[in-house]
Amino acid sequence: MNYKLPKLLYKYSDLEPFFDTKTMEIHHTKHHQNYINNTNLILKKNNIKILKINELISNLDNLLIPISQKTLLRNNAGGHANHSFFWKILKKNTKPNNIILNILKDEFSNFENFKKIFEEKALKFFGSGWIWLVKKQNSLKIVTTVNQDNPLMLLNNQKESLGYPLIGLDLWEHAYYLKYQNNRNLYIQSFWNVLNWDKVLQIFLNK
Ligand code: MN3
Repeated sequence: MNYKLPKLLYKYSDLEPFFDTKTMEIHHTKHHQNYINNTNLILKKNNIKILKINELISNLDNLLIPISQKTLLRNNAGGHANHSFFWKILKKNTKPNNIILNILKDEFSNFENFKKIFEEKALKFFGSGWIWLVKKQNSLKIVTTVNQDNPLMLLNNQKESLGYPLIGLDLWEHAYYLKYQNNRNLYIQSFWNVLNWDKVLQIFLNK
């Protein structure tokens, strides 16, 4: 058994003009595939059995493998988990319903303020990584992770994970450079047009 590239439930062109076709295609078939290939190789080399990807990344600290292998696995399995999640929460033209609006209001005063804090934090984040909205013990938080780390990871003897992801946005340049070049800001703004709020609600209700 190996990890495989998940099929998208939409076409690469379906998120135009916000996320362009070429970027979507390269991001999915090259970048994501590469994380999967590397993960499979590392698991094989270290005789680790395949778990659900979220289970694997939640339990990295328990693996008895050399630290260099663990770092490689963290980066690549993290990349697989993050991108698998990312594709699922993308769809054009959805809106947050009242349930989502109310929970965001509880935490961030109102929807516009939530977007503002998320955008500012994403823009200020230095280098490559991800920004997330996570659910943790019935509260919501905006957090960032470096490289391909995921909020579910428990690393470096952390006692608790950052929380369960409801929203994630890829802040690596490969996610936007073809269309937006150095304008990370425009990319972040465009995200609101392709974020699938129906899926976010579904994840929230199931967690
Ligand atoms: Mn990416």
